[in-house]
Amino acid sequence: MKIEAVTLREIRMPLVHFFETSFGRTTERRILLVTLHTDGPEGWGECVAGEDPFYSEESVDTAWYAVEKHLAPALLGKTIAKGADVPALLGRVRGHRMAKGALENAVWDAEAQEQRVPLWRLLGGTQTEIACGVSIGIQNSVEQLLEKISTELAAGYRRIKVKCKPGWDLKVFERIRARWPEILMSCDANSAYTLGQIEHLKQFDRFNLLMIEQPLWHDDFYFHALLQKQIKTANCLDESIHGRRDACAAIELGACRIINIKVGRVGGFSEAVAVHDVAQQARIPVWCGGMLETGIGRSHNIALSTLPNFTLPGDVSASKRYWKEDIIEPAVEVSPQGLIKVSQEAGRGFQLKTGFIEQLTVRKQTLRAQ
Ligand code: NPQ
Ligand code: MG
Repeated sequence: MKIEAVTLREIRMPLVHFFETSFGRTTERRILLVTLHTDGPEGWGECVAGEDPFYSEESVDTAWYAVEKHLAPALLGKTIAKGADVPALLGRVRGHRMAKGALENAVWDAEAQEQRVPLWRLLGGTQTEIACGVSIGIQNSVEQLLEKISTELAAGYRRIKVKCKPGWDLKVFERIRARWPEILMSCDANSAYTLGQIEHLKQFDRFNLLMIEQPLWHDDFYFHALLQKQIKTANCLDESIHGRRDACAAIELGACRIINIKVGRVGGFSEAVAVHDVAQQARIPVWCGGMLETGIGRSHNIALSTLPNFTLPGDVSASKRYWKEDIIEPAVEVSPQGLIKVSQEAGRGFQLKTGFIEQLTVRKQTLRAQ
């Protein structure tokens, strides 16, 4: 396909409910979408960078800059056979993985349509339904959290993950386990602790957690390895895995027993598949993380989750948990069994509501081949 133009656009979408982590509370998302105009089908990608550089160093504004000034120019006017060829073209730019991922995934999105195959098949997926979990933010009270968990369990979700931080951890787990002793439950600290708090972290072992996600520094494997040796609960790395080599190093060090894969965090589908593959070889299960995506990113997460080593329920859940109205149709729905059935249609398997996307757009810029 020939890349004739790239459109960057920022949309604003209020969340149905605020989402709070150890790094802060979000009530409305600003989301950068990219559209690839080719001589064939149009490809769409979603950049998962946040409004502020709190989850990672990237933000909507740094991603916009990287795409406009460096990444789109590296693709414009080129003929690209497939998504897998994109990383080499963007490799001169260091970092900016979420920005790169949006563009690379848009090429895969177009490629799947062009080849008339489902995107998940193109990625090497084998599972036709995926297991869903939910990530529940820090609430104003424990009662509110219990209420939310009860709603999600009733909806069929197969794993409950609760965000935690000092002051919102042991007491909260105590209350959840008193009511639901058996459910599959994990926690995510988003780097809220230090190794100095190891005695406190050891107490997490009492709650039969499936895993504890990124308890220590966002850029660390070494101290996570020291921690993993001293706790029974499986450690899962999220923030600190930026690609295949990080996964190899973390596994070799014993820093984690589980890996969360987010396609944007590792720079696109090619690297996400590479992380999946090295984890599979090392018998480390993986699951698909979430970044409060709209339907575009959500559909791409569903496609990725069909790869064989995605054996734990992911943070890929129904559109309606986040949005009053999603930008794709149909909206992503989860069955009462907590499963998403994968589409057999060519491409991402969901149509775009282009009129609605236009209405939500607050900023737009089209870059063309010179
Ligand atoms: C995680 N997500 O697994 C992330 C963190 C996260 C669903 O738990 C704006 C942009 C707000 C990115 C909030 C879930 C965000 C964000 C949370 C990422 O660690
Ligand atoms: Mg996480």
